[in-house]
Amino acid sequence: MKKVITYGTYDLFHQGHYNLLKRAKDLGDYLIVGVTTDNFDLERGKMNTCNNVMERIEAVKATGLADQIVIEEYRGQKIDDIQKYGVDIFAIGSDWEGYFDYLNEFCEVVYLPRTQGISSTQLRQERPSVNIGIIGTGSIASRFVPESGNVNSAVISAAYNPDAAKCKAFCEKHSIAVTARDTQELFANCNAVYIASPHYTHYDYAKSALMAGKHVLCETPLVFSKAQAEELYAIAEERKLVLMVALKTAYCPAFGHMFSLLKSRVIGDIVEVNASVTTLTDESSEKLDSKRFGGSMSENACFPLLPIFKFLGTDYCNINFYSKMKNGVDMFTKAVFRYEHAVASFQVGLGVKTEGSMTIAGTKGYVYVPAPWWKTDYFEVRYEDQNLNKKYFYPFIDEGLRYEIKDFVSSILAGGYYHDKVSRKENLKMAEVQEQYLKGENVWKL
Ligand code: C2G
Repeated sequence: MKKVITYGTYDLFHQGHYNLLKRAKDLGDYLIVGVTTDNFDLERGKMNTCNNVMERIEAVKATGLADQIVIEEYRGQKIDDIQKYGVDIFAIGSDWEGYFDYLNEFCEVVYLPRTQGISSTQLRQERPSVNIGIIGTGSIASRFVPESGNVNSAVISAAYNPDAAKCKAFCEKHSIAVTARDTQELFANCNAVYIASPHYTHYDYAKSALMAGKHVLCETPLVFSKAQAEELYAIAEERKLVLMVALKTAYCPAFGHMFSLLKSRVIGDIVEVNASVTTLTDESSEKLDSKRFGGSMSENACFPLLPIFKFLGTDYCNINFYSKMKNGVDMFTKAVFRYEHAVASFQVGLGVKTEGSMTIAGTKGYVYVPAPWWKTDYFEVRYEDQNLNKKYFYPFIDEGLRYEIKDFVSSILAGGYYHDKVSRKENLKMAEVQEQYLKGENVWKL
């Protein structure tokens, strides 16, 4: 019996996939089809898939051509499968011509003709898209646009900046169709808004965008008072709009998995979280402007607040802040949270540098995430017995903004306003912490 194996993602299963499977089947007597897992696709840079692994397997099954379906989870698995299943022929489409020649050592490699004029990419492009208007055209927005190009269904349709010349230059550079003269024009040309303007403008822009019926993705911190955050959520919920914060760490694959691991108690009860985010900044930077909510707390605190709230909850007993001040802003702040059964702390700085790592200590072991932990692609779970230590690696491609953009777009297309990577409760608490700090409650100046 001649065994043939072929692999694919088979997203939005189409005639090209069917033809390929048929041609592969005709090469022998028994066809094995490898379908990639969602994680494996993410790892090899495919984050556009519309169907999950179960749906893709079902589509392959429905052709009736596969005698056996296996899932492809890791690089190098093809060799293992060929040996394990005693495969005679490895078949794949001609778009891979030459790439799999190294498998000749293990079985015959056949490149089959690809069906012209149809592809998953093309089908994905035909699906409804989310038109995003950008408010604020500074450095983060410049990174956002190329990242959005990796997210299926995300189209940057317009941009607005009160500085018209800067806005024009930004739109030209990124080939954005509409250079909006005001927010009304921006809203008329999008169904979702990304707010990347200075912190102190977030509330007004977010409110007017929601009132205009637009979904909102807002840079952190969302706002500086709990009442304002509550008001924005109330509008979003009433109008069934997505209101999401662009806290990129929350959406990246490694952080998501660390969350599930810790919730499944791999280090026992969590007793301490400590995280640092410091970025030495020029003193003339707007980030240090005391009149515009500048300073280390407003710039960086949301990052460490995320793991603290995720792993210890939002019900802390108290917080004390210790700040090194200059020109009316904090160049460095250390915050210490007391919980009933745990303690947390963070260091943020724009004028002081620390190691940018995170440790989460538990009763059975601890997690160590090296700097820069907020762009996590790797962490370790460590124990007293070092033989039990485990290292975890994940993709974190380029700027890592594509993960939050993907979640934003998927939430909108799913028709719901609900998403929980940073929950409403956590966002309200972040605003409350910022508010408490600005009021000077429990703030000790060094
Ligand atoms: N295909 C085809 N004609 C098309 C589109 C796709 O013949 N118009 C073939 C591809 O060449 C491939 C198979 O269908 O052999 C599955 O394609 P994808 O789902 O795009 O999967 P791919 O990313 O090519 O994954 O490691 C290799 C991968 O597992 C193959």
